[in-house]
Amino acid sequence: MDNLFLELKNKIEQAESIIIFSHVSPDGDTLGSNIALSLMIEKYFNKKVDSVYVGFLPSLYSYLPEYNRFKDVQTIDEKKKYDLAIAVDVASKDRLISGAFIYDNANFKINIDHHKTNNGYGDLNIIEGNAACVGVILYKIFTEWNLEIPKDVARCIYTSLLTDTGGFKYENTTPETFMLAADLVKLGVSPTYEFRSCYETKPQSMVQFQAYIVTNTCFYNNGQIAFAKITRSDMSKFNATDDFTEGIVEVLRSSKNVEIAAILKETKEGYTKVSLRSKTKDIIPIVIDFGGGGHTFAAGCTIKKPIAIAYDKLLKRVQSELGCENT
Ligand SMILES: [Mn+2]
Repeated sequence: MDNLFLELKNKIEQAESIIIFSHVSPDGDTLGSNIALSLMIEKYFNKKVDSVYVGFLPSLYSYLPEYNRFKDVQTIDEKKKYDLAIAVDVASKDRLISGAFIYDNANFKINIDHHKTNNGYGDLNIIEGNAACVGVILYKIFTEWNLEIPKDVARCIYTSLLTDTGGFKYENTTPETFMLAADLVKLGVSPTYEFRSCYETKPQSMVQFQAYIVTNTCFYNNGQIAFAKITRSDMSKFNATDDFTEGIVEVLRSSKNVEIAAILKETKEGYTKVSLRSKTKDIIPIVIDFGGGGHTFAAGCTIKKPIAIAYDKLLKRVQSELGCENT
């Protein structure tokens, strides 16, 4: 057995108290992986697991089995010392925001991730930069442990896979992706049901909000660059929650000439949260310049500047990366 997978098993066996963290602004991978690992530990190791989110928990994923098990990290006593803390899909420790203290305070810290930019902040790091999602890594782990995967767990892993491959269409979609999808469908997952639950249950106001943002997008340099700005007042006009922006940047990238698309969102603190996507260009160097991270064609950062200033800085940086004129 892979040594890291064996060590993970030993650490779980030895632990009395376990907490699993998802990253801030959670997506289908971090939430699906969290539930999948929690359920497997509870079923086969007979231990109680605290599954936590930090910040805001989007209702979009409420179709996931056992979704109600998620606790806000703020409801957990800060002084509580867990035997084991596990972060799933958390590219860097600052993505745990207020949860980082409880994570650090644990006797042993595990980091399971697939972001190439992950610096290995755990005591045990299982990082597979080529895995399409953390769900893929978990499936390998459960298989190596020789454990049967119940349908609920298969559904969570399927959501990890579905969302992190953008519905089996991003560059991380490989033969392994489809093989895993096939295995999960054999375990009882319905692709139609999961797709509809994930992508076709938006509130009407979310559809209208997204249309408004897309309409007001600016295109630069012959349409190679698309920048959408989302202010707090746009958010309040549509009663938007944080998850309302999900998927907008992919719509911008769908324009024929667009090479790099960005959405810039004003945060409550007055900073600017950026989601960046590209078609063929490696955008990691761009987000690294702003203290961010992520994947080759999908990355992000938070620029600690007001949105108008962040917008200009990022636009200049993107233009220079593409060798475009700053017009
Ligand atoms: Mn992921």
